[in-house]
Amino acid sequence: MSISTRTESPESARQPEAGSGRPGRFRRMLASPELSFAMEAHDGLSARIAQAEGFRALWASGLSISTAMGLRDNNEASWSQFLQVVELMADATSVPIVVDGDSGHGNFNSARRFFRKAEQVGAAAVSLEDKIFPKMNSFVGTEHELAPAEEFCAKIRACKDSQQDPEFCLIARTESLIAGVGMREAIDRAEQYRLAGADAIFIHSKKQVSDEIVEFSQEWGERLPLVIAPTTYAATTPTDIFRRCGISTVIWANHSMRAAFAAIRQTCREIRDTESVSHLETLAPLSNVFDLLDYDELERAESRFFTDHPMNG
Ligand code: SPV
Ligand code: MG
Repeated sequence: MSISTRTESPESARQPEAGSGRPGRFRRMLASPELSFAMEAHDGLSARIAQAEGFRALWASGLSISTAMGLRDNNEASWSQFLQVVELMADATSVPIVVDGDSGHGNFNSARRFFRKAEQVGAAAVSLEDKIFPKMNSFVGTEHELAPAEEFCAKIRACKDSQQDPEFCLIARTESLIAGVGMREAIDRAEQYRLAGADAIFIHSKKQVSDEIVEFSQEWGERLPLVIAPTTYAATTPTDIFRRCGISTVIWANHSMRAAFAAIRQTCREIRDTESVSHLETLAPLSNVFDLLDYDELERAESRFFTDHPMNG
């Protein structure tokens, strides 16, 4: 006699199709000739909003997540604190998440533990940058010490060796242009990182115009997909230039955090100055909040699990 009334399909039938998970989808996005976009998010809410607005990938930004914690983008947050936020973002969404892994939070061993854990909490890829630990945000100050290229290659090899899903991606980010060591060094390092096993190269620039990015992409060609974060040069560069350069993925790296920063500050000031909330025009209605977080699902779930629920009557 069967003691179960459940009609589940066998375990094998419930396995997702190979490559249909977030890492596989992100890998295909990287390889696609279409320009793709990853929107910054720094918590479950900003992740949900970005997905609801149609972004097909998210960037778990070190700067934005640190800022949302009230901390500086200087590895002040521990890596486990950081990945707790990434896990909330993953739970709240289904699109691929690219995790900002900074410089790997220490040596090759810290980097591979971080990398492995990022995969376990649901990320699709990790970006690692070739700076020393602790790293400083690329737009703060002028001193940006690069790690020796060979040491960074060892980190790449250690991380790639530790992943479970073969589709999980490592994006090697060179800060050569941020550190001011020149285009030749940037290309040389990117080539070494490719040979060490990176799946894509993230070339970063702090200029107000995109000429370094254009030059790098022309010299680089199609050796590996290129990722950029046009934080400083987006205002002067039509996105089509990135298409013409063959860039794979544009990361809008900190724009939700900065939008929230400005809106929260403005709202606090208005309420402080007027001792009133009646005139605030930019607030989201609570109904929007409840819709996005799918409060209705609770009622539907109750009706599924309680046979005497009024909805079943
Ligand atoms: C981040 O978002 O933390 C980045 C990208 O590393 S940027 O701040 O543009 O350097
Ligand atoms: Mg960062």
